[in-house]
Amino acid sequence: MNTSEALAAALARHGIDTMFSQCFPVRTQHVAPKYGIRQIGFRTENAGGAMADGFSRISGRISVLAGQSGPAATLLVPPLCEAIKASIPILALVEEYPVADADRNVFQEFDHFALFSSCSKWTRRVTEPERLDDYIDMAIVQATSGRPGPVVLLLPSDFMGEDAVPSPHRTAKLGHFPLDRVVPAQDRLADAIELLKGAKRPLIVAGGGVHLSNACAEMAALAELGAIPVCTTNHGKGAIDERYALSLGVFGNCMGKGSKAMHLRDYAERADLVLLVGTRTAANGTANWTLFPRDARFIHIDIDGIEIGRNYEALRLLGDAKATLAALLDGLSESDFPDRAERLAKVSRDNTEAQAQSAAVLDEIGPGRQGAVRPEHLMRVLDPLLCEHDIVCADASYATNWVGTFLNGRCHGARFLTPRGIAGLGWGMPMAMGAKLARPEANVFALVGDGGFAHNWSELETARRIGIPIVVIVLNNEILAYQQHGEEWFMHHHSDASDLGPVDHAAIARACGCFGERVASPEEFAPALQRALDSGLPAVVDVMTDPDAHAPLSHYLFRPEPPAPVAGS
Ligand SMILES: Cc1ncc(C[n+]2csc(CCOP(=O)(O)OP(=O)(O)O)c2C)c(N)n1
Ligand SMILES: [Mg+2]
Repeated sequence: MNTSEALAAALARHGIDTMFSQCFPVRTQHVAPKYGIRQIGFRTENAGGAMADGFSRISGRISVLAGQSGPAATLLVPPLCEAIKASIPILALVEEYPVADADRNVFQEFDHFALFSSCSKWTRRVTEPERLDDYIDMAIVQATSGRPGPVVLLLPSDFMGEDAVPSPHRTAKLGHFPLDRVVPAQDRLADAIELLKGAKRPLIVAGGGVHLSNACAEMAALAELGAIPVCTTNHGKGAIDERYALSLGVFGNCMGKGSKAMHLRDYAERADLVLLVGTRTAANGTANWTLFPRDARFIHIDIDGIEIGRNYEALRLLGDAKATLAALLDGLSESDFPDRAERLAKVSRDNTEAQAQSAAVLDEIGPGRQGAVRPEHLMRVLDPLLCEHDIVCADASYATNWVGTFLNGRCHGARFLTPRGIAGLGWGMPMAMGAKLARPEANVFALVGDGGFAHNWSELETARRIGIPIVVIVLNNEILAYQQHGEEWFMHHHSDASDLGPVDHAAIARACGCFGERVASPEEFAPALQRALDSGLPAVVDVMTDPDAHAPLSHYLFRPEPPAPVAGS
């Protein structure tokens, strides 16, 4: 056995059965099927990385992403940037030039340590066959323990042909996450319990860490126990059943016109205790840090100590969300919350009212017209079709907000994937492909703008070739709306760089052997969506949407004055 095969054996030991790769590491790929590992041959490394990300988010296992050195390695950087910010464990394998030729300007030589320094938790080059298993295990532990994230192993091509040296003492299976479920110290938990018992207007804020820790059931149980309302960030969306009385919806930068959350903002602004769970309290999730009152008390559960207190000084509960919430539940099980019934009644009432106000706005907006379908209408058609375990992915841009605001998760732990680590355009569709591979029995939808979709059209061919039947809904408004609307709103002017030419995305899909249908008027959407689902193929429904449709972003509630003219102009 050579080291290439030993690598496949080690990955299989950790439960890895899927590898996102375009042929590399080449000798490993040749033997991978013998170890039960399937290769997902993407068109671009960039998209392959987003597939690996979606796969990891849904499977709860580390995903493996591989590429060649130099140009291929550079294309791995964007998805690893997303993964490091969103805390997604990915093992990236880069097959390098021969180490014997390092520093001679060998073909495609590049300083990979420098390249990955911003987006990898841990990067190492493996050169000794007897250390291969050590490095695989260390890499996986680095990725799946503590705050999860991407890691990189550099594998020189001469090393990959050497004789393997088996490591009989490496037998552990470490490929799932969170690897270790640590809990905070007892005294901190006791303090948190006292704060929760004494709070008059408590609020839970659920971030993406609640999903990553698989802590949704515990979080919902805590909410239920104390009748504590829950809002989520974009990444945390679905952590609590969104049709539930205590679910306030996605809070942050998307509490604008038509949103239910707009009418429930008081629950954040008047909270006396905020329990932050698995959130990095980023700008979008906190409406630029304006949501919560400074004099509220904060408790913050997070696996990464640096996120606790970053923006809100808090009682520090450093630990795994699921285990920590379970410990809090344990400590609170005997408590009665005297305000519980009253709080539940109030939040139910307010929630119902807010829902009705949101529905009234959507009724007023209507479904749109020929050639200008409203995205809100698409969400109204899609929402009732969703089953508990279905997955909706959205690209960056408005797509995230249409999904975040107008779709409802139907269980504690419903999944909505958005690339909000760094919000890169184009990643929604390949992320959906990874999600579908991880949960083939679910319907997986991707909502993407026409600008973002153009980054990754080519992966339709991958989806067809490999057999990944996702349904892509394209918001074809022929502009980069988020950009253009933003320029207009704040500067009262936009440049022509955000105007796009007409593209027939359905024809692109058909050219790749996928299902493709153009929708030009509102009533055509529901039947087209059904035909897309029934086709059993990767499908594109290309909807001509209204270029004037503004997503429910909070900043559209107040328009600033036009900038003052420059003196002398
Ligand atoms: C890779 C990348 N490039 C640029 C941006 C900046 N950006 C954010 S939204 C947006 C417009 C996207 O347009 P489109 O995908 O058509 O969606 P729409 O807003 O029209 O619904 C741009 C350019 C980004 N987030 N990521
Ligand atoms: Mg667009």
